[in-house]
Amino acid sequence: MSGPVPIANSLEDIYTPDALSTQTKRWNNLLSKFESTYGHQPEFVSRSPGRVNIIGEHIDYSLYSVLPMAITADTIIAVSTHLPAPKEGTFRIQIANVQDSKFKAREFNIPYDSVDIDSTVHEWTNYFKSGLRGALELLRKKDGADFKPKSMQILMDGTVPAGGGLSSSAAFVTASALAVMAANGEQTVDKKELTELAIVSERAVGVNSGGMDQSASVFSERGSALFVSFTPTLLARPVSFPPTSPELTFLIAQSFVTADKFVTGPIHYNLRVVECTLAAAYLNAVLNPPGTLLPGDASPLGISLHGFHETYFALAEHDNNNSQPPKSVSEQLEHLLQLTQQTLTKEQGYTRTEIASVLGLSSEDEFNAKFTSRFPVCAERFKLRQRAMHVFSEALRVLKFMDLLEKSSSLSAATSEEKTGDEFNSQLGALLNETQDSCRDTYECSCEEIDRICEIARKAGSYGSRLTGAGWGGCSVHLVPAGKVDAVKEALEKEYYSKLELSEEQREGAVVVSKPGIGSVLYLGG
Ligand code: NG1
Ligand code: MG
Repeated sequence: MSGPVPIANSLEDIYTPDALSTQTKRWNNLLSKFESTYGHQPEFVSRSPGRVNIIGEHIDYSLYSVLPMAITADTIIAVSTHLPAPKEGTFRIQIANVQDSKFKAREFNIPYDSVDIDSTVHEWTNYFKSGLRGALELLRKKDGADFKPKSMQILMDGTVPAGGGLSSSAAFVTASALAVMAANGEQTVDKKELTELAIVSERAVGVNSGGMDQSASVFSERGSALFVSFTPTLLARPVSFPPTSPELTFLIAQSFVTADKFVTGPIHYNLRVVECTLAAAYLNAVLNPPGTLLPGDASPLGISLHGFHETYFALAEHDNNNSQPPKSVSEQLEHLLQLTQQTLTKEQGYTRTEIASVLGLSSEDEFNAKFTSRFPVCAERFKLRQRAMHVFSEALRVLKFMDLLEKSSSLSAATSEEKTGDEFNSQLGALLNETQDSCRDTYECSCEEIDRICEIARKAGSYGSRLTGAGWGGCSVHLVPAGKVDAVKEALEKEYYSKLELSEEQREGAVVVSKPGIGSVLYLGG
């Protein structure tokens, strides 16, 4: 399901009927504001959505498969290239935001061959620049070294809340990269190329991210969730939920706890990436034959738990004394959970010195150079056991979830009966609840507010409730029977939102029912 990013000719190609009137107003506002800012109309608009992750949390950067879906909220970027080039060897970017009181307009002169991004400052245009940098690298590969980037005038509008766990960053970076490609004459942009460049370039903003968000933002198709796998190569395939009775809806509830990875990376997100990488290296050193090197891969630090997983079983199968039949991937994961419990026994975590000695590193400096130099992390101890347990068990839950969906499509007549449907939905929901428990207790990426939201929603009729995205605040996702959506909303309002001081707008957007939407598109105008 790769192929080019679709070209949309009307907003009906992008939004579902219920969203059309609001979106039409918003797009008209973007276009007229563009004209009043720059004195002429834009040539095209690029668009990429946010996402909600259904299951598979914090395992993309260990290269295990995940199941997100795109939502309606998105980033739209209007572009014109009618801007004279500045001095020889440079091009010019003028960039503004519809929310101009929060995000100030900027101008840059950029040398042809290098986009400078200062990831130590928190600056909204860094996300544009990271998409720009990735797109220019790709264009240079295609067009040769004397490629001259076009100057651009840009106006952007984003409706994915920042720091809300719905991936505003990936929406912005992928829409930016797409805009740069189109501005430089490439209207046929391969989805896989766009996603891969966005994954790598978003890391320039200061986060060691995995590839789920960019994949969901680019590849999603209306009406389907997206099964994304990262090895041996990036693959995304639409997955539909069977029609069940009671009908299932995805409810997204904000916690209004802002978790900004840029600020808290050293103790939260980036630290988890380091811990998972260390767990892979440690398990490899103890469980594989001495001297075994893990294969370099596309994970942020180049080796991953998935790489350890594959290496371990490949070696076991080649072992002549091994008369066991090959295990299925689920059996392998069960086995890895046992091995982790036996091998990584220290609940309180491992110090740098302890890990360095098992890995055969001569000093703490060597350890730091290898694992913590890309982005700073703050920790005395690294909780390898808990992080590996979460990753292997979550990878297994994704497989179980997919199994249920696949089995149910062959049973579709039976599941439309009330009782079977309810049982099926409960099984899906139970997996989501297990994910939340694991995120809260083992991966430690939830927070009290999200835990409370999940409890309230379950009590009011949700089959399964959990945090979605990076966590430590942000958003939660709930599988709710259509008939209980109002009850869940009311319970959340009464027991959670009424206790916060929220603006009218926040209150309205606090809980939304989201249908799976389409991914990136280029809009060339009607
Ligand atoms: P959000 O919540 O969008 O920041 C992050 C990562 C994902 C994934 C999830 C946790 C980025 C851009 N995205 O998502 O790759 O690891 O957390 O599953 O950092
Ligand atoms: Mg993000």
